[in-house]
Amino acid sequence: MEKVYKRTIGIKPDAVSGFCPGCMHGTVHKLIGEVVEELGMLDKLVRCEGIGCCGLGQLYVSHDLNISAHGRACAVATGLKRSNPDSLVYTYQGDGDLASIGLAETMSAANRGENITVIFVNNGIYGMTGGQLAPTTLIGMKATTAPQGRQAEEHGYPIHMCEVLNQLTAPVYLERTSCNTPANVRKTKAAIKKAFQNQIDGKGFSMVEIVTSCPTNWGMSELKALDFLEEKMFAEFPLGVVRDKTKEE
Ligand SMILES: Cc1ncc(C[n+]2csc(CCOP(=O)(O)OP(=O)(O)O)c2C)c(N)n1
Ligand code: SF4
Repeated sequence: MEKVYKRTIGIKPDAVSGFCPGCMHGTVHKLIGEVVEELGMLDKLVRCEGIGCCGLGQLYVSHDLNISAHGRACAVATGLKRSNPDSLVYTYQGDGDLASIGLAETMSAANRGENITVIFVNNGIYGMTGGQLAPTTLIGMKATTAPQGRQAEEHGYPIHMCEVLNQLTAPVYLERTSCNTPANVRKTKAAIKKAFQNQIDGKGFSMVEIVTSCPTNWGMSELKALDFLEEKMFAEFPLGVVRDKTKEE
């Protein structure tokens, strides 16, 4: 019988996901493995992972990796890529990691146009540490540090990282996707592939922001979290290409 699906070798063969039911971190890891396997670059792939549930990939991926101090993945990726230009370097970061404590590193790497690929998983909350307010938490959305819900006067507004980085000159490719439907999973895979291809072609800084759910810390069932994602998160974080300089060439 013809084999129509096989597990990517980018994920350890004996890995069993410890992510919560309904979490999309697992899907994104699978996509990264598939994409880089298809590009024939798994032996060159180096992961710089953030701290949080986004950092649990260390248990599952079969390629080289380091665990960067919270927020510093883009700075570490810069050093790794510059010292070994033939490697394929990516960061894997949550919203707390990339857009809060790591905001300066993210902005600086993007502004320098570092030739790296950034995978930004935006679930609107601090996942691993139990649901504290993140820079991307929606107005009115509850967090353990905002039990009445986020208030603009007290906590500021949600940060839109693709649009923030779009103010800079250097970034090459910025796209926001999700993994809530099979069609969106396919679009996310294509976006991740493009972001890695840009690096292989030496084009510079690419980021894919993947808007995902965290049913555990949102306090919702997996299905309710999907509804919330579609109705509330996509309204604040619209999906689509924010910048693609490769189209201007
Ligand atoms: C310097 C430092 N500050 C704080 C922490 C505690 N900490 C660990 S994970 C985390 C938040 C992770 O949230 P996010 O980046 O959104 O990733 P997720 O867990 O949602 O994937 C925090 C604050 C830490 N490990 N190091
Ligand atoms: S706490 Fe949230 S981000 Fe972490 S594994 Fe569970 S669902 Fe995913």
